[in-house]
Amino acid sequence: MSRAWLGLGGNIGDVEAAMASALRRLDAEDGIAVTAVSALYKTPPWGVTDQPWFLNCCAEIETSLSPQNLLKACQAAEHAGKRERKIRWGPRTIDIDVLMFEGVESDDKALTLPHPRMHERAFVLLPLAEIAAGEVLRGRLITEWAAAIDGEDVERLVVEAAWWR
Ligand code: GSY
Repeated sequence: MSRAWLGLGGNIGDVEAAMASALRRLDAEDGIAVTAVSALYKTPPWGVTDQPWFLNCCAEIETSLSPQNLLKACQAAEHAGKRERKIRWGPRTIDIDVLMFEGVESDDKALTLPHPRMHERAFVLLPLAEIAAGEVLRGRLITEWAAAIDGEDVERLVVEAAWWR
């Protein structure tokens, strides 16, 4: 079994429900167990900024799947959540990124690991720091990346620990 970390986000419709449903679906898959989920964060849009704010969270999983098969499972969970994404970096119902996969570095175009831009994004680092505090990315602890990023506009929402179950 390997540990891996996912980033989830969306800004169309009931995103909390879509993320909860995607996490439950992943947890029910053979070869995937969701072992920790961060709180929800309300975050300003990155990329195309003229769009609604996002809800984001991160999850830790344990998996016997390969990174590629984990990506496929995440894509299936996105489609089950009726993902709509018409514009690159534009609004979407739900997006699930594989951020890190224990022991794996890859520059495969379809799945670069660790995610090549995660260290620049407050909407990833702040939730991830809750559940991957001891993990190292590019020579720095996730908590150090999170402390160094401008997350002034990011709001951590008060939710129950088991909000997604
Ligand atoms: O890959 C992430 C999708 N996305 C997001 C997001 O999840 N959160 C925020 N705040 N901005 C974003 N821009 C894109 S693209």
